[in-house]
Amino acid sequence: MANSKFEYVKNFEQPDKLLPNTWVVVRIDGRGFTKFSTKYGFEKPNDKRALDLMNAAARAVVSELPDITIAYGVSDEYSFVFHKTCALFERRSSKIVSTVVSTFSAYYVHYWSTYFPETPLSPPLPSFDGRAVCYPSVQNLRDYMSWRQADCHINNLYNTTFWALIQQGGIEALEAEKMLKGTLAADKNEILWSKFNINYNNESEIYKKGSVIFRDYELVQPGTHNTATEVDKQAQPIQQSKNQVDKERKLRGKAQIVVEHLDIIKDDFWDQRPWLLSNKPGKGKALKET
Ligand SMILES: Nc1nc2c(ncn2[C@@H]2O[C@H](COP(=O)(O)OP(=O)(O)OP(=O)(O)O)[C@@H](O)[C@H]2O)c(=O)[nH]1
Ligand SMILES: [Mg+2]
Repeated sequence: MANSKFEYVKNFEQPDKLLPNTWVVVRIDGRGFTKFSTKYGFEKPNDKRALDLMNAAARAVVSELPDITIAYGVSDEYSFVFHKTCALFERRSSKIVSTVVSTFSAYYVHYWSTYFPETPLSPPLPSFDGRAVCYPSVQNLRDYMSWRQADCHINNLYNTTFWALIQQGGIEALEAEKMLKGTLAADKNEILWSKFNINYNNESEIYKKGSVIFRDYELVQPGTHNTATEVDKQAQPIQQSKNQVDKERKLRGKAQIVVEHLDIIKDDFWDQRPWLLSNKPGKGKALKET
């Protein structure tokens, strides 16, 4: 059949393929959350309800997209890591990013009333931007995750001290900012302890470490495997039948998805959970009801 004379417009669609065999990290970030958090009276520096809501929405995203191997969130941002062998959406950046952003935003609105039952949403509604970045090696990926968690620590220590000075010390924001300028972590710890009797170590893990979401299986003894090296050596996806791929995806889909507040910078976290990098379902633990 003859094509319509309009069909030439298809040629305007440009390729936006993500590099093959790389870890795809989609990071979403709340748009204008400085204003949004004021509008809904988020507690400063951390609002547990707001973080739990972010975690609930992110957990739903991980559950709907079994090719996401791990996710990490802090403040109004979340990073979702697609395994390097993931072939979802033809590895097209726009498709992957828009799917994550829209799924996340939809769930954020869906769960809003669970976490903020007293304050219904009104326009402008919460929205998120997103981007995809490819990381070629396990080291690059781990450094990316470490970067986000280190950022979480730096920001949280700063914000905790800043708001203690204001809320408990009765100091003006500008004055607090001046006091903290050029201070090191040890100085902030000292201010918290000497002025407010706050031991930063005793602050909630969710604030200090952020949140990490993954499928939970039996922990593995570190040193018993070489998953990171083996996965890095894999130059292209292992040839698997579509059946096998579907089966594994289904298995991953059944695993319990947990939200934890762990140190993801240290080796132990990864060494104890080889399935995060191998994408092969681990052993044991109760499977989710289907
Ligand atoms: N009070 C409070 N504010 C929060 C909390 N989590 C995130 N925020 C706010 O969200 C902002 C996130 O920072 P950004 O993403 O850099 O700022 P933004 O206003 O969202 O700007 P864009 O992302 O560029 O649109 C913080 O500066 C806070 O104002 C929270 O738990 N409590
Ligand atoms: Mg933001």
